[in-house]
Amino acid sequence: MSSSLQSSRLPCGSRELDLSRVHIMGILNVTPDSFSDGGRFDRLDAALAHVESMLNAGATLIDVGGESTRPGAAPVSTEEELHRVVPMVEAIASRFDVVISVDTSTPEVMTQSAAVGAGFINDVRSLERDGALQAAAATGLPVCLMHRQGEPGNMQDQPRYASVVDEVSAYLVARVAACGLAGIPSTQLILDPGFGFGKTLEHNLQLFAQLKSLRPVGLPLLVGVSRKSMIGQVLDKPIDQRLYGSLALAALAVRDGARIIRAHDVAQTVDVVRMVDAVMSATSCSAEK
Ligand code: PT1
Repeated sequence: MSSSLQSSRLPCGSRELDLSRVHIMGILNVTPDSFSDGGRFDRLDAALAHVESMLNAGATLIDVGGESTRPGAAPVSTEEELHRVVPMVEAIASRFDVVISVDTSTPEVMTQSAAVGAGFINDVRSLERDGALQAAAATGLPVCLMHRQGEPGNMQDQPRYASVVDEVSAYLVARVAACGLAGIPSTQLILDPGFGFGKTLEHNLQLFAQLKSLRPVGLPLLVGVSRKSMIGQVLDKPIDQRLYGSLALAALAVRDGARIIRAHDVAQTVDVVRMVDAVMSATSCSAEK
């Protein structure tokens, strides 16, 4: 929010994000099997048209992903991921003024994407793969660290926690420390509880209800819930009918301090976020905590 006292400028390569505002990260899947758009944006021209429409709708980051991480998704080879992601990043960077995020856990993809204009690394495995800490550090780009339990292929089998909130916080704190040792300062880190990644509906709801308690870690939060099964489970609705559920969660996430919302439906999410932001700016003028 505009009243935030935390440092608000996040350098992202040749661009920067002002984290005193809430940002919408538009999703660009470049996977043939992606979870909600069926890989429609596999082709370059269709993908670029989609990027343009997300930018016109108010997205300030575009998250390019070549590996589906939805529950049950199969792994992808490094070669295939490079082939899907790097030309797309390059094409977007040469045409649009936007921060390009790469949704990857693969060190080579981080390195090569940064070289062609990516400005942000979004790793659902929190730089745990061999070489990922070093590769991310060498790019100098900000990184989103996300909690997950298991791997996409098996993560929904039997998720178990003593306390999901405590375990997610402890994990993220440990990854922030690992980044520090690798030369990635905490000022370059964004944290994400990882909704749907090895979590039952109850885990997801508990985590969401206590989003604020992840903030004492002191770092900005990214929330990705768009069209996810937690919404489907509550509403008993298929993926193409989860817009209003997604928007409700986006509103709550922003109220509870999220700075980046990862979303498919950018125009609708931007309206919701702007509205919540307006109310929060008004209250925080008189009641700054
Ligand atoms: C996310 C995220 C992501 N989600 C970040 N990156 C996905 N930082 C990809 C379901 O339950 O939340 N944060 N990159 C997509 N992954 C999923 C997971 C999609 C679960 C769907 C579900 O339906």
